[in-house]
Amino acid sequence: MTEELLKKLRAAVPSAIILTSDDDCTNYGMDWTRTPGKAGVVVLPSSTQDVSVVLRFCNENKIAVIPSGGRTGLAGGVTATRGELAINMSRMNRLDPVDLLGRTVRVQAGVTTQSLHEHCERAGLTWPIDLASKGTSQIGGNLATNAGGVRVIRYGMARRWVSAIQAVLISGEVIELNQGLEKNNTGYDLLQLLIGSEGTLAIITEATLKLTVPPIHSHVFFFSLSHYKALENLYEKVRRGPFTLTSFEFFSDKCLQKVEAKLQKKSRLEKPSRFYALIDVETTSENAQSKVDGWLEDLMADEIVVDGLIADASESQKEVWALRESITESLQMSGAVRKYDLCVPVKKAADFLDEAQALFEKLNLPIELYVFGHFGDGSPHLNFLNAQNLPIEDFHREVNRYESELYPLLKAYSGSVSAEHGVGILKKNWVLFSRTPQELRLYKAVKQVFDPNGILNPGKIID
Ligand code: 2HG
Ligand code: ZN
Repeated sequence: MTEELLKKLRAAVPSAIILTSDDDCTNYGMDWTRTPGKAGVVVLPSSTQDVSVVLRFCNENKIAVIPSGGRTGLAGGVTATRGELAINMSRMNRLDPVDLLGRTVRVQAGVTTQSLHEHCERAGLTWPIDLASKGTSQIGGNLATNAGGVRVIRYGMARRWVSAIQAVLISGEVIELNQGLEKNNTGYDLLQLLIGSEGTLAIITEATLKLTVPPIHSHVFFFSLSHYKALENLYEKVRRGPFTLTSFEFFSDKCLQKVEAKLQKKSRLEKPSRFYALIDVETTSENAQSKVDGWLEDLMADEIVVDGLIADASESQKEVWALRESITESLQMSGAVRKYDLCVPVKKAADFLDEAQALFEKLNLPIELYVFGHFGDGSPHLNFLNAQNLPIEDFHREVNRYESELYPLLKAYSGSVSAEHGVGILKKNWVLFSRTPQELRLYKAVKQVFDPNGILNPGKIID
């Protein structure tokens, strides 16, 4: 941006903070994947009014804008590839009092997921979307990407838990969608259109979120298992268990080793194996415990799992959950990572994972594969590490060799190339694996209506 435009921008939004240092522009120009990007300038608005003025200014001057929150995304969804202006919502972090009767809360987009959880917990309620990145991720980003997380089996994705959105269009116009109503069958649902649109249509500034009651008694089971089919068998058993299922997560032994090294702590399972399942369930009645015990005895007799432990106390539950939630961070510590966020029909997940593993072994590549994720949603994460420190181009070439066989396999399983992380720039070339040409045509038409100059998060999802 020219000095003259910058001066005009400062004058137009005196209450915004404007950053221009190299460090800030780099820091705000990238997400957790560190896909190279750098913003031209970073603006931290203090209000919806500021956002409106900035967007109108950008539209009039044809300056491209990147919406930015906690930047914990994993698809390059907020990467500034062309020196765009990054508008970061962190200062807009107001939390209104919880509406106990309506079970909702109104918040600004820059509130972190964790501070929202803590706020609602004090009122005896919860926003049930739970993510490993909750300490940093922000509500605006959670909605813009329709975040998933570790409780999708029970509560679905972020879009189920919203009853109103305030957003700003690129023209600067502020729109209010759905007024917090529980029922509103009056035409197209623009609120739902904005959710998952990755900031390409408008910038979300506030939302009214739906809340629910937290679990009464929760039990966490942690099992070791020797193969993917055993995970599937275990899932069948869990589905018939005397409880309500909240999470069914899994990870490989290689993931556990990385996490143990990072946390400097060993898992308490006596008999390790190739895979681990972390299962979180809820019971409501006092006499549920004996039924759960009976179910566990039955499970052990069936020899589906190699070993197991049960965590009922909150501290030990957190300890087990830390093993799962620290995976992304511990892999990140080992240098370059390539990520695949896939979804297949859950009844085919074990077969798919067996084939994906066999493919990896057949190709015998000088890279390492780490498998983990949301087995209960049919949604594994495959991460590749550059364990042999190959020159970075060689690492990418090796991963690409795997990818070129993985994606056709995924297609044969009717899978998705992005289960929950979105498209951003990293999955853009593969959208047609999971969407039809007709859908893409409509995407482009919608984008044209919202952003005729193509300057709002340009190059994300579609070109
Ligand atoms: C998770 O499930 C996140 O922990 C991150 O979606 C997945 O790092 C990843 O690939
Ligand atoms: Zn995930």
